[in-house]
Amino acid sequence: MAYFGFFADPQLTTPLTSLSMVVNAQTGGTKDFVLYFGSPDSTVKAVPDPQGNNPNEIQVYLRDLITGNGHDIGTEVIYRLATTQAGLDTATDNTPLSLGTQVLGGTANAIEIWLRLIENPQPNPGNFTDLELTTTDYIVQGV
Ligand SMILES: [Ca+2]
Repeated sequence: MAYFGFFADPQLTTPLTSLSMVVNAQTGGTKDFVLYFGSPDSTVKAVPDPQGNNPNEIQVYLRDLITGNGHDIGTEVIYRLATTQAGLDTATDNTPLSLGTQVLGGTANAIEIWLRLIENPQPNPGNFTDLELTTTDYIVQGV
């Protein structure tokens, strides 16, 4: 079954179902995470879904599943995305990362994705599961 998704390794052998993003406790802080997007199947490609939420390109972004509760983007945490760690320094806060108009399958085409979380001080630190790294809608086609 051909699929695309986030992986923990550039060989695309370990799919990510969750990403533990521990930044710091009460004092806040900044931490970078790296992961990979792609498909181990080199006979397919991902293209934007013409009926989807962004028909022009595939984007990666952080989504808050419960605004006003848990962790909120823009108030408690700021995120940045880039394809290199150095790129995080100049990436725009809370802005999707474009992967272009197609992503080719195969491990050679895996896209390295860097995520930086900048966390404000937390008076009541805890574990939150309301933030989700996701993509705009895409479909998988043969190449
Ligand atoms: Ca939230």
